[in-house]
Amino acid sequence: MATGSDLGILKEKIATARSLTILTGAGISADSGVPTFRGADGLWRTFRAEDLATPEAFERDPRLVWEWYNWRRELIATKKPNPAHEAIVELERHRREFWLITQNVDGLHPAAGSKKLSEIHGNIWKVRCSTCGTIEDNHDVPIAILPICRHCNGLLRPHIVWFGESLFPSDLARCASALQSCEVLLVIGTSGLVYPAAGFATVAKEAGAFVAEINLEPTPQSGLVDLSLQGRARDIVPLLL
Ligand code: BV8
Ligand code: ZN
Repeated sequence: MATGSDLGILKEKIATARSLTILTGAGISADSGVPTFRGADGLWRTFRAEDLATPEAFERDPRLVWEWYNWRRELIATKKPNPAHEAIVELERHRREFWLITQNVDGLHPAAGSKKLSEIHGNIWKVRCSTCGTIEDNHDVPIAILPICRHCNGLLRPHIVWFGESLFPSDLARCASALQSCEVLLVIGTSGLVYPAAGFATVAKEAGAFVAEINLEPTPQSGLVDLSLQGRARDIVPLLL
């Protein structure tokens, strides 16, 4: 459980920090009803990542991969940002040096109003042409399978970073700068298993930041962080304002 004194310490650290970086994962969107990946009801319990979230899977069976993304689009389209997403927007508003790094592809942070953010694994509401690389917004639910690029007739794919693919260099550079310069790093609702994001707490800690995590349960990073608050993101994050 998050104790009152730990909350007080973190609130004070955030209030006095010149620069704040936040890293979020699926746990923050779980409070909006979006399934996580690795929990008891996680998406990977039903589907094998290597069957669906890899470039090889898309090459082998693009229809199957698009059907999975269509199912997720239908689900996510009904969800709204929760008080934790909204509190993060407030934290951004009151600080000049702020950056939000999210692993989530559901678009709930920008929907809440976050502006200074990197969606490092992409966004389920964007498509990218596998031939010419054009990236476009696409909010169709469901999207017509198989979607075709209107510029070159190439096959469109979700604008998502799959396993075995590199993150975009511009995102990595922006994240490195936010992690190395922040006074406080807040890590919310991530299992800390998927790299490179799983290494971000270490980067910030080694650069001298105060690192805190908010999660329902201990994570591989719990031993490294300065403060670990156990509980739901939607209950704890608004208390930090
Ligand atoms: C790359 C997109 C260079 C699909 C996703 C062996 C060792 C080390 C690394 C590797 C290795 N083998 C391969 C790798 C590299 C690989 C990797 O890390 N694999 C891991 C699994 C071992 N990484 C990559 O391939 C990355 N690219 O490294 O490039 C490279 C290139 C080639 C070869 C090597 C290196 C690309 C990663 C792409 C990730 N894309 N999927 C899609 O979304 O459509 S991953 C997927 O996991 C999601 O995107 C998700 O965002 C991400 C992270 O998961 P979490 O957000 O943490 O979610 P999870 O369910 O796990 O946890 C939820 C947490 O919330 C839990 O802790 C729970 O307790 C908590 N929680 C729940 N409810 C709440 C809560 N907390 C608070 N409040 C609540 N209410
Ligand atoms: Zn194209």
